[in-house]
Amino acid sequence: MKTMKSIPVSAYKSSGFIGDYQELVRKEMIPYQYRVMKDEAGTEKSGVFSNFINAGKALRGEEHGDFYGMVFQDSDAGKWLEAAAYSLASVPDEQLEARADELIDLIAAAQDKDGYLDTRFTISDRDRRWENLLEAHELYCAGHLIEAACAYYEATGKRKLLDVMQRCAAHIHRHFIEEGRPGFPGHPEIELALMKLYRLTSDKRCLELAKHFIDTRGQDPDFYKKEKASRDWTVWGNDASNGDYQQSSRPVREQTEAVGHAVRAVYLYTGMADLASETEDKELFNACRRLWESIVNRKLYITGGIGSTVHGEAFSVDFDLPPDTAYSETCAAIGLMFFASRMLENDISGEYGDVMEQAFYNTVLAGIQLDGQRFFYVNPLEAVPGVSGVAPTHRHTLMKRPGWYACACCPPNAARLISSIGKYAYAESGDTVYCHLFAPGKVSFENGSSLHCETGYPYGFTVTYKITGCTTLAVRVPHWSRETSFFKNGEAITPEIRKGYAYIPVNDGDEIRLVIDGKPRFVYPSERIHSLSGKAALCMGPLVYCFEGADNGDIIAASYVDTGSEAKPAFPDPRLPKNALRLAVGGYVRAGQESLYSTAAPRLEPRELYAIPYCLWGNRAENAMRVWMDAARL
Ligand code: FUB
Ligand code: ZN
Repeated sequence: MKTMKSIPVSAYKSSGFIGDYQELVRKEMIPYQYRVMKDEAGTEKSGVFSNFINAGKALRGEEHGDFYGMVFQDSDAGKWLEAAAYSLASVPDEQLEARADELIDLIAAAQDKDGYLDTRFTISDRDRRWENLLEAHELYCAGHLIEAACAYYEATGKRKLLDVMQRCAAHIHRHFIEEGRPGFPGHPEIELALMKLYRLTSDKRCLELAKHFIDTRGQDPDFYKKEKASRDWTVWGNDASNGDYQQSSRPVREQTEAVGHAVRAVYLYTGMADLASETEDKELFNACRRLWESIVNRKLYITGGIGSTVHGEAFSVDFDLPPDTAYSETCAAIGLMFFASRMLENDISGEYGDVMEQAFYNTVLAGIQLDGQRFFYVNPLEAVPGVSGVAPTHRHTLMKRPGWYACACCPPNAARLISSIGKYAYAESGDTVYCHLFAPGKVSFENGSSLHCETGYPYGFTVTYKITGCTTLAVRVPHWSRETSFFKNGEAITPEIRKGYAYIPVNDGDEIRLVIDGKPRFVYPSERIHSLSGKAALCMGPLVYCFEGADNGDIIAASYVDTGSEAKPAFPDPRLPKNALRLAVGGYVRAGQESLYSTAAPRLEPRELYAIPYCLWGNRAENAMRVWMDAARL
């Protein structure tokens, strides 16, 4: 059952920490990514604009260039437009709107007469449309453009892209449902997009199609083998018999373990949870719940990252969470936030917001350089100079963020997530307003109420709300806060706490204050995580900290943290944002081991160690980094 409604992006005006990141997206990331897509930024070629131009020419029978890039290159346009739309919804900007309109015109001109839209198979190989659902990503690209269309219509009231994508969705509906062609997306995405389109337009075909793709998946576990046998071409030669890779080994309602490609998995689960809440489908929700537990109890990095192996960009077996070879794709953490947000719509429970903020403040933000123009795709929890990015086992774990990628799924994904964070933070149900994330700024709700949130979070742990127009304020109480105090108009109160939310009755003009215990703490891994035996991580509030060469010199791998010592604020580093809190903690360094192996016991020398938030690593130097430190209590 849909328990609550998220606010529209335009209803949140950010300030503070979130405001700074939204400004970075607006002023740096969106303009930069626009130049990249036009091949004007001097980075890795993108070809996004030229693909749409060439597809339009191909349809008009004009001479045209070749398709460039990944088979899913069109999806970058969808994500960028979505980010642009959210940004416009918060801050009008004529130049950005003109740029978005320019891209939308090209997209519209690249749509075939029957509604089909995908530049890869329009520029050439039109006879191969829909032949390779396993690899060709046509439904994935359509999904991203549908999401963009919904966001752009909501932000600007302009229908052009929405009309285009409604025609495209009708085409897909005709193909898979009216004409009964078999199959489901190799890369889930369109399911969640169709749910958005359904909610915006009330077109029942979108709901039917989303349900069809969700329920068809895995019914015939050999579908992709048959599909592959029926064509004489491939994109990458993907193994059609590995159903787990795209979560199609069994029907989704029977799935119990999060398996395969991590982004595919969480996009699918998001669509499932969306459908479950919309149609009050308890069985489907129960499947989502099992998959959620599989992730958060056995397959989740402390940084909120998922997908621990480079092989297939995938989930590994339970408790296999190596720090140095982690894949932990930025998109996968974003997808996990999507999944958590849709679970919340089925079941109001603090654990979903806890995971949203874990993924957001750590992996998602680590994906972005402070200048907004370089990005991590892979987010390891340990970087080893000379090994990371170099050794055959570590080629994927880069030490510094590149300006772009041949496969550029993550940078525009981060842009759209950050610019729309308000809808993950706030929701309403009747006269109750929900605060899932501590996002400073002003919010107006459809029920007529409004709220002003002030906080220095994630570095400060007092959160003040000024409220008018609602009867109950429901605030998530983070699971890591050992003690949380509540005040109403300065008086201490003891609100009812249910499933991780404090429910506080309020009257117009009330001021509610939460004081969360965000003191630095050491966190220890389960003994079942073999690669983390004997380690500890330093955390403060929602932030995971890491130890970097820039603060500590070349001793990270030889250091112990003393978990009996208390972490204290250290002098700030001007190279980091001014509010970023560095921590100092007691520790030891092993010394005196020159040879490869030796019988001489190392000397232990006391040393103060410095840590910074993981999301900021790699901004000052190409250096060693560790989240999980050898732990000692001497
Ligand atoms: O396949 C499209 C995107 O490219 C995936 O979501 C990412 O993991 C990357 O492989
Ligand atoms: Zn990605």
